[in-house]
Amino acid sequence: MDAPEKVRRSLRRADEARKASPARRDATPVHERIAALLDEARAELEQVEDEGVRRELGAAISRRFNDLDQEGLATMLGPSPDVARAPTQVDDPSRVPPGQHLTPGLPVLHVGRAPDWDRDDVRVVVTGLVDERRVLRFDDLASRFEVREVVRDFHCVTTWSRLDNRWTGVAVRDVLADAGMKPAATHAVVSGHPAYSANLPLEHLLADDCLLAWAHDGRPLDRAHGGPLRLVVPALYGWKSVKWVTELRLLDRDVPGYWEERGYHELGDPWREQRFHGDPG
Ligand SMILES: Nc1nc2c(c(=O)[nH]1)N[C@H]1C(S)=C(S)[C@@H](COP(=O)(O)O)O[C@H]1N2
Ligand SMILES: [Mo]
Repeated sequence: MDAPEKVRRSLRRADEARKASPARRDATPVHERIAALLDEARAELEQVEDEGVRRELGAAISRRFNDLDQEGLATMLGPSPDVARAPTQVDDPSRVPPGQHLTPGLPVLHVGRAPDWDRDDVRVVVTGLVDERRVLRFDDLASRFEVREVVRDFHCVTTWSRLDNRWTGVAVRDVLADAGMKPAATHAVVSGHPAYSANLPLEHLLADDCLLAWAHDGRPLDRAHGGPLRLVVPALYGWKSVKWVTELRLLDRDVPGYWEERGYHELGDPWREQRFHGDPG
């Protein structure tokens, strides 16, 4: 059996597990079985050599993981004790992107474990197509750049959105201007702990509301939400808002990050519903 066929077999098994599962209240064991099969598919995916096939199968795996996340979300949706409730009703429905629903709390979502960092542990390397590579410490940020606040809605690709998040931090634009951007720079890859990354066009990093943020709704960022320091890119789906950020790297081409390699859309504009590789735009 060749590598793509192995992935397809795991996907079929995952789909069979779903169909065979009786509609019952505690679906956890079934979910775990499906997740294990999807993990297998993801491991097998590494052996697929053809890039187009890998992306396509990656999208098929991600779609299924996404369904699982949505079903498991109920446990995360309650207002978390430390984050205030956000509105779940809006007068203007066009404020909510297609396919999204509103949640009062800010769910915690990430792969791997949150690092146990305090502010002294923070280092953000600014590198790639810059005039001068920089290594910024937490204290450098607030002392060298203007502190800004933005209030923005946050949209996760697993379909929850939380309105009115107030983020405090510094504009990535200011940080990049300080390092000096080479004219050839068109894209960036932003990395975060533990081996996470997301790609984005440079223009999105230069947007007014793109911050390196250390506070949410007036409180220092919880560790779970990316504290001490995270990226916030409100205009794109949440997976671009890299938590525990470690590096901003400017490039002259688009290089897929963690989720983009696993079948998510290269850009991820929630208003155009760009969830998966192959969605329009
Ligand atoms: N380092 C890192 N950052 C990450 C992720 C991750 O897995 N690792 N997940 C992303 C996703 S998919 C979302 S929706 C947001 C969620 O942020 P929150 O947990 O503060 O709600 O973080 C993003 N940043
Ligand atoms: Mo997400």
